[in-house]
Amino acid sequence: MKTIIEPFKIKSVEPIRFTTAEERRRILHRAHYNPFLLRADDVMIDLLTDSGTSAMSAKQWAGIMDGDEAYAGSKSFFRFEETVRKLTGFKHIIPTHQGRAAEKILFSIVGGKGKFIPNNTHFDTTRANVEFSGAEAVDLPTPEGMQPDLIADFKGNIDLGKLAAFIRDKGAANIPLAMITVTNNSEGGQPVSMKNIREAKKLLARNGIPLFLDACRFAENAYFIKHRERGYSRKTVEEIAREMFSYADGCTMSAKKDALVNMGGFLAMNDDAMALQARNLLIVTEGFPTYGGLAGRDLEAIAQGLDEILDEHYLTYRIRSVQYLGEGLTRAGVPIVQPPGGHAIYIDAKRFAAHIPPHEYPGQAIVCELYTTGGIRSVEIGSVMFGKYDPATGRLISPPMELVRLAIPRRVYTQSHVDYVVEVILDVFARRASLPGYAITEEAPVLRHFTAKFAPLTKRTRRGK
Ligand code: P71
Repeated sequence: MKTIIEPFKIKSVEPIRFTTAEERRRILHRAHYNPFLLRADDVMIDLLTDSGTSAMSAKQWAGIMDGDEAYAGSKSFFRFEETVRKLTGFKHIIPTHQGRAAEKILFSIVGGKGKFIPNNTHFDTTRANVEFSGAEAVDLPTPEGMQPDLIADFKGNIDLGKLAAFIRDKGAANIPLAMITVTNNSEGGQPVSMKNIREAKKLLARNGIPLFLDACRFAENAYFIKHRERGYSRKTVEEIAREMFSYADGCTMSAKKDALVNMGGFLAMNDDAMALQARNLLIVTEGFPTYGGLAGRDLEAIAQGLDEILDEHYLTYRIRSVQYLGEGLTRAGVPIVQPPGGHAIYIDAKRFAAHIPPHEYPGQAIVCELYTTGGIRSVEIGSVMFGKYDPATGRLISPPMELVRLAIPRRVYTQSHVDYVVEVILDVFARRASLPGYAITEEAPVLRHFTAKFAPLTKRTRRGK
């Protein structure tokens, strides 16, 4: 059969609260045109993030009841440890409350002034934790990863030529480890090939530099390898995931993505001395090593989620439903990052709202209109999130791409929700020339996108600029 169905039945549901466009106009005004300041109850379809927003299975909820809450040596920890070890092969498995807590511990150990951490593309919390330690976070994406409309199989790869030059330039002694983020979130959820991971490992090993994976979306990445890379079509996703981890010396993981839970993460590694330091830090900031920052029940839910994520019926449905949204938009000429990634569709706002210059935030204009038109919450990834002011002139320096991300929570929305999202976006696309630009009226000095306040520009306020 051609139709790919949701490989689950729905046992428990949450109502969606319906609002009118008129209500949403008022709500958005009160939220200062920033979707982070909306109440979730005022949102009809929430595509802000795929992180921590998954629907858990009946077996995961059963695990929640079954969780062992012993302070030390909980049986839930041993189930969690065994599952993660079987998947990753790493010797030391250290639970944390989420991904960034694993990053904080890792870079407190290996970071510091004068050190450099290369990555295909750092996610913003990873970059923040590297920089907080005093080290420098350096992105080494391939040129094809930076072209939104170019179709290629592995746009998430790290640039091996640039990595070799980087090691020569900075010196292996100043690079305590290198990271590869799978899939590459900041570049559109694009996958990294096995060949790229293997060759990066070879190059790093020759220089005595360990490789760590940022493994949040490892299963989606493994699925892409199975379907796009020669030699992998007959392997199971689990075998492919194990091979990916076999080239690494450790990983950080936000279980809020591919472990299908609402909270959790871990840090894993082979090195005994590093693990000892990590556990000592863990006790100070997170908790005792057999629970980290989590309850026993959370560890049960993660172990169960890691089994479920490797189900190929689930992954086929997952990747296909993101593609389905991408196809609905592409067919009508809406510009998006191609090909669709694993967890989200990214609208190319520079082309969608070509009349709005980057300093008037074209992505924010689309985000606001998707909310008022259809109650859909998305997020700007462009000049609002990454714009910096030139200290000399005070002018905004924009990143290369202006994107709007529509991230799909796992197992939460059905095909008709996606059809509705396509309909709303096409309605806004038809009226795109009338979208106003926006000005920021209040902002914080760092990570301004979370709390900034905006106002739409009218003809009068634009002339006044
Ligand atoms: C996403 C998130 C969640 C998020 C975090 C911060 C700002 C906005 C949204 C989190 C990631 C990620 C990668 C590749 C590490 C983390 C941190 N992503 N690496 O995409 O995508 O994990 O949230 O559990 O601390 O919406 P954490």
